[in-house]
Amino acid sequence: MKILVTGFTPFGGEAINPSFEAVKALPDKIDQAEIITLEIPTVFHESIEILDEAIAVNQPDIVICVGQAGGRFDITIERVAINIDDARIADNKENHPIDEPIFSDGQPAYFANVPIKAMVEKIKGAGIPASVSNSAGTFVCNHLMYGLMYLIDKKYPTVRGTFIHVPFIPMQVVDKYNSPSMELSLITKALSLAIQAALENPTDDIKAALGTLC
Ligand code: PCA
Repeated sequence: MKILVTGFTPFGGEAINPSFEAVKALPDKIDQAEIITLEIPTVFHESIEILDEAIAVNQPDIVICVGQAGGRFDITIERVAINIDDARIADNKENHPIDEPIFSDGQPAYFANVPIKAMVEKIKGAGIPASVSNSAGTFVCNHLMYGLMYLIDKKYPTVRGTFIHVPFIPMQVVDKYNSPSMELSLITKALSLAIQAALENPTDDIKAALGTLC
């Protein structure tokens, strides 16, 4: 069993990206599964090309992409990615797409095909706040999750995957008033637990009332 876990480069004026900081601290093995880590540029399209190449080379069974969601207080497991790029800020190569489809031959949306609720419950069980998220936004994180699920649909039908958003770490919010953060070691632990949950629930997700009201 091989698991590819990716994090992003810093963006939006931040000096670090907690997603890759947490990913690179993962152990080499989790429950006998080999963990392969990769840093991906926060750049539209290039991010998907690099992911595609890494899947082709490493042939992972599971792919978990991780990104920073500054402002969220908990670990969020993404349920769905949508076929739209709508950037509020430019990416790291000055691309600034507005209302552009990611793939013209893709579905309007793709759902994660790993047990997202089992992941949430496993993380919460260790005392770390987590929830299911029903939007990965419309910037590079949604873009990469959409790209991952599109590639699974078109090219890698046996692969399973999703996207996990993580909060800022404390050093990033020193000068941000009222902004939530989570200790890096807890974020890494949460990622390990999410991976364990995926390994423990290879086919179906658990039935748990983890939906949201508006
Ligand atoms: N977060 C951004 C892109 C890269 C990252 O870590 C996002 O949520 O879209």
